[in-house]
Amino acid sequence: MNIYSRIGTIEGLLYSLFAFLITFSISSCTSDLAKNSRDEANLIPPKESDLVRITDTTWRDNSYTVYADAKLNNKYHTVYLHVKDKSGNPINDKTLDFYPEMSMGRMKHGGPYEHPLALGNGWYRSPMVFIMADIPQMGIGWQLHTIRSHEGKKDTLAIKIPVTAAASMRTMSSGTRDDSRVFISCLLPDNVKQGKHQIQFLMNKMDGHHFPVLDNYVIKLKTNMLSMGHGSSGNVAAESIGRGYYEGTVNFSMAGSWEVLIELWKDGKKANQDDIKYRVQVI
Ligand SMILES: [Cu+2]
Repeated sequence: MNIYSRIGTIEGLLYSLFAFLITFSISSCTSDLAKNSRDEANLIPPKESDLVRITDTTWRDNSYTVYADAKLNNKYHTVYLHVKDKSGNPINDKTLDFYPEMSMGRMKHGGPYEHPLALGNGWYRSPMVFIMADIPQMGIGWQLHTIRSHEGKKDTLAIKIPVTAAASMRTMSSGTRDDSRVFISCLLPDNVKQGKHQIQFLMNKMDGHHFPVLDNYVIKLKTNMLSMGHGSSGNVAAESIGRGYYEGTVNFSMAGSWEVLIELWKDGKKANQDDIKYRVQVI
């Protein structure tokens, strides 16, 4: 089942409106791909003061607090869960799992994510992509489904997590030749300094309720300075670095409003059917 084929229903209409609408304005965010490294050396608990607290709840005498790299928008985030018992002792549970799911009236869908890594001291971390913002009149919205095993039985706690519309769209979708609908998340902050920057993307296809990563593309990119109508030299196409991530170089040669236009190439041919661009404010 493809949720994007449900045009004709209110949900379908809202999907088209919210998932494809490109809104441009300015805010800031942080994305650090290195934080999601699965290297042993990277498996250390975060500093609580570096994170934004999203929500908390209590379940069976354990407290669950959700944190993230920033307030949650419809884009790529690093999400953290901190679990403690009622005395405040950290709960380290190797079997703990969680995943995001959005409930929209009678429909549900997920988004790209990785299974969480246990960081010690009761902390768990996972990158995830919220492919839409909450729609207030449609009920619950996004939840973090947290799975705990107890005496061989699995139980799920659904934690409501608010996801608001991103000021600058960072997760775009497009039809493709071979992989039907794909999601391309740009990890660049909304505001960057003038000059050359590494630019990272995460690419997932939508396969029913699953969002497998795509590693066999090249993401070609060019820039456009909006007020002056020129591009820049020194941009380097983003190549796969594994696990669905791509990395390239982008050059913003002046301060002002820019956009990064990308094309998805596979087997020497352009594969995206929709235009994909990301707005960046260069300061
Ligand atoms: Cu949705």
